[in-house]
Amino acid sequence: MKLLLKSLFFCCVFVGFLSCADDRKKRVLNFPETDLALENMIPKPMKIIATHGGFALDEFTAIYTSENASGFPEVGQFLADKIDAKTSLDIPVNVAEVPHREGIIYINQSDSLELDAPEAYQLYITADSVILNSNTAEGAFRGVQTIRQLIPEKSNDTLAEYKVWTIPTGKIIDNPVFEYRGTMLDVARHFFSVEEVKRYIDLLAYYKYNVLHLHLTDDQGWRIEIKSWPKLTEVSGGTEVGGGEGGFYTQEDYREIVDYAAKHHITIVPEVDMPGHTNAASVAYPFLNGNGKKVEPYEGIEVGFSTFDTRKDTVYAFLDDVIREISEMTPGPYFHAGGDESHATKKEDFNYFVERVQKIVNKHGKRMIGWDEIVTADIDSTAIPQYWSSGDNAQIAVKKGLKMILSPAKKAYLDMQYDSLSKHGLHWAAYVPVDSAYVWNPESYEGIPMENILGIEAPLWSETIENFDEISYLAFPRAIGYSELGWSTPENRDWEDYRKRLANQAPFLDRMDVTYYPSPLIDWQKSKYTYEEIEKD
Ligand code: TNX
Repeated sequence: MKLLLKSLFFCCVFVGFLSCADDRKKRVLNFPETDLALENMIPKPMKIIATHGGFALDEFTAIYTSENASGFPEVGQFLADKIDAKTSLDIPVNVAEVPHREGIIYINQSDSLELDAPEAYQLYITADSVILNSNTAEGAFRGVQTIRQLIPEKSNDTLAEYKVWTIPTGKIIDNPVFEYRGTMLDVARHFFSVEEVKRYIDLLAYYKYNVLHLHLTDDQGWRIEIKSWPKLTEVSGGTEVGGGEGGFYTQEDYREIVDYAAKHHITIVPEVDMPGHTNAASVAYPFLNGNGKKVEPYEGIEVGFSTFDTRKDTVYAFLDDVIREISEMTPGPYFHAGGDESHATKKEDFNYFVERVQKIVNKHGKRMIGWDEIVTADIDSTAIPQYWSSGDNAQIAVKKGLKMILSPAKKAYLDMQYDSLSKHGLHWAAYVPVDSAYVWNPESYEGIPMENILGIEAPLWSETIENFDEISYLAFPRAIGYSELGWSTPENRDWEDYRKRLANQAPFLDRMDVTYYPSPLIDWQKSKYTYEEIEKD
């Protein structure tokens, strides 16, 4: 009560400066009751305590960040930019003298032990301030996504001539379950431009993803410039599934993607798939080929016919250059060496190859990730198998004490059709409707112990998609659900509750121009599309 009187007193003092402050304060005091715990946050935070009041985000709000802590001012500016995009409010960041300043958003670096995890953050929202604390800029960035999600799409400007966006008050304590929360984009089967990849990153960041794996090479095309082997892109950048014009990233383009991802606290994992899935490389440099056949450009969607010649030293000299050049441009700790579906490689040759490649990857300072087939090779404990299909391989990985990435195709493949009517996608693993994609527990999947799980990743293969709308159709809304599986505790996940929060993502997705699949399982809020409309096209 005392506090209320005090704030009223200050409010009256302000009236002298600002005629509308009185009016505004009245409106602040007239907030409809809020409930932070019922907000549509995805992924669901670890702990939410609602205090039922409101913070008024308006033209008098200012953002302040720890100025000497690395990355914090940038996180503050990122929030200001996103507030501007959503509300058109121009909120100053770290500007000392802001006339008529009222509500304040603080983004603080804090050494508190409670926050002793790289992505942990705490959010305290009161009527006067929003305080976001984290040890790291990364944690602050994740917390900023929560703030973004709490800002309503529409202002409540019915009571006065200027606009207020009400943020519910309370406290949020948050930290992800898994340290690796990724998705993969196959830019080899169909090429996607730098701009398209950036758009994808924008969306992933909003849902607190921290990894984007780029599948850069496959039978149909080679998408990354390697200066020491220029024909890879000169010759094999120009093909893709279905005969389109393909494309590739220059090293400058790739660096631009890596930088853009870093600004969103997302790590890029580059993949060169080998020794299978290498037809495009062998078209450019036929000495690489090990299947004994003449190599021709390939634009179909069969798999398993190509292989490197695993017994030639020149192949490893080539790979040393490729892995070095890519590693030099990649600040993240991982290099993905593929390893899937090498049906044209003899088993002993495959194992020999994987062992030699791991040494090259390690020499260039990276940890090797590979599809689950790599577990049969004598890989060391730093290697990370990505479980996509073989439960037996997953069990071998457990026995070897390896950390795995879970991407079980029948649950986590974004390129699986939703149902038999889906416009795009395949269904060799399963149909994966939105509920099936969400209702499984990575924490207890097929008995794999938690200590063997680094995280989860949802791959988007691109045989059947060739532009951003088609990416959107397959990735959204399922990728939103995977973000929650990677971040939120099993106790905080519930399909009925998630369905409602997902329904309320529609205004954001619409504003971002995302042509998501309007699953009939979800009661989409104010969606641009109806299920029937989509069915008709
Ligand atoms: C299997 S998953 C593949 C890819 C295909 C995908 C299509 C994996 C490691 N290999 O080459 O694009 O199925 O769903």
